[in-house]
Amino acid sequence: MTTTTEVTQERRLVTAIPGPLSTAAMARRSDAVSGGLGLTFPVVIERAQDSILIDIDGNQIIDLGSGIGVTSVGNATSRVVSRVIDQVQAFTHTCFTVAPYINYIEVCEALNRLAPGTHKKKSMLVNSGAEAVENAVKIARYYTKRPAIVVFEHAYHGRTNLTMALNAKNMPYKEGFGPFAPEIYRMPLPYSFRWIGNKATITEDAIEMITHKIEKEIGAHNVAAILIEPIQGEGGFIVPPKGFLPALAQYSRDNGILFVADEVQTGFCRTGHMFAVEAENVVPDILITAKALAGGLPLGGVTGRAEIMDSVHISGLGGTFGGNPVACAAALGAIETMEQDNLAVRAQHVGKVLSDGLKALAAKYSVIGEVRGMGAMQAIELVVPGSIEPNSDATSKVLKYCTANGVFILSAGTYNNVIRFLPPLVITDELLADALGVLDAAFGAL
Ligand code: PLZ
Repeated sequence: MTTTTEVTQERRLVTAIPGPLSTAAMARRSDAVSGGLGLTFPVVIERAQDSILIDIDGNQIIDLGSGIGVTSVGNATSRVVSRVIDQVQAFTHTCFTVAPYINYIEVCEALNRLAPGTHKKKSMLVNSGAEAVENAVKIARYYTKRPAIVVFEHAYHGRTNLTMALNAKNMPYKEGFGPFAPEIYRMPLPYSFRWIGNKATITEDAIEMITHKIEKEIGAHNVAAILIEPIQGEGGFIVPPKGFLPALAQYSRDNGILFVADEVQTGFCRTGHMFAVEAENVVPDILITAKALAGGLPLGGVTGRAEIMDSVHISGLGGTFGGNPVACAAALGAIETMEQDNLAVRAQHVGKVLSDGLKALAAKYSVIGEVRGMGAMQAIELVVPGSIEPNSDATSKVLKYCTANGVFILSAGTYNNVIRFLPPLVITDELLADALGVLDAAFGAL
């Protein structure tokens, strides 16, 4: 680190946002970087700690997105930083399948211990969420000797060819990038806010529709895996109705289908549980992780029943960088932080403060159609007042206002009308209150 000074956990604006230095750097970005990459905040970050980002103009910004749900333990947190420094000085790479090292094994041991279920589990490590999903599908197909993968409306699983096929949303993820991988079947999702059927029987009706479709359109005996995000992330923080995930898991068990939970966004204390499936005591056959696993370094994991993970022939799984020792060191620091600082409990508190604050805003501003979420994974869905018509225009205005005022918040949703909150779980109550005040002003300015 270039400095040892702590970053004060407060918002401080010293220029307009973006400031002059960020604006100049954005011109270089446009000149040098592919135009195919998106840009949420035109602000260049120089330093960060916990929940505060400092840009090159010296503004201190509240981070309510954690770099899309990654820095849950806080940005550049001490246990991660010190382990990374030690590891990078010791060695940086060998390739685990060429010459192994102990911290890869330790991360797998931790994942096996933390993943739901008391059965024997094994893991493998990769570089990203998409690569973890890819490997989960490979393993599920290999183990079951079946081709079909069942996914859901509003799903998001990555940007590789297979994971694009698994995604529900065409623009921007799939448009122009096909042809896509075959044997992917999409099922309805019980999205209660937009459910056109009887909301009182949403769980039973959705399960009935899905199992009917599986049996008539695919044949249950052809399905390798049912792959689902326990709460959909990019899709708009859609929390399925109670009983839905347990019923799907039971149907999977009854039909020799693997139940695969993509906890890339929901995992590692975010929802107030180590993993979101624990809220309803669901035990997945395969658990997919990434994002918050390594406190900001790129790392993904696939954890599953030992007999499933061991079914693949030797060298059928691998990759040059997967489970890089520096990323593994970071993961051990991040997991230690989650467990020793009890971040699942902290996430419940952060979630309560957020949802209380958001519900107060919803009572005040009719453009907020719904507040939903679990733990520190909360969202508001914006509508044309008096209807459920998506309001993406208001969404982008609110986000623009927050950015200009030093609060970074992300959008989401199939209709681009959801504002999602994924703050670092270590965020202070003062920062949350300050950010909610800015959000209030943003809605007031609409
Ligand atoms: N599964 C549930 O949320 C990543 C996407 C950012 P990678 N979500 C953020 C973007 O615009 O590309 C995600 C996810 C779920 C898988 C992934 C994919 O994880 O690490 O981005 O590959």
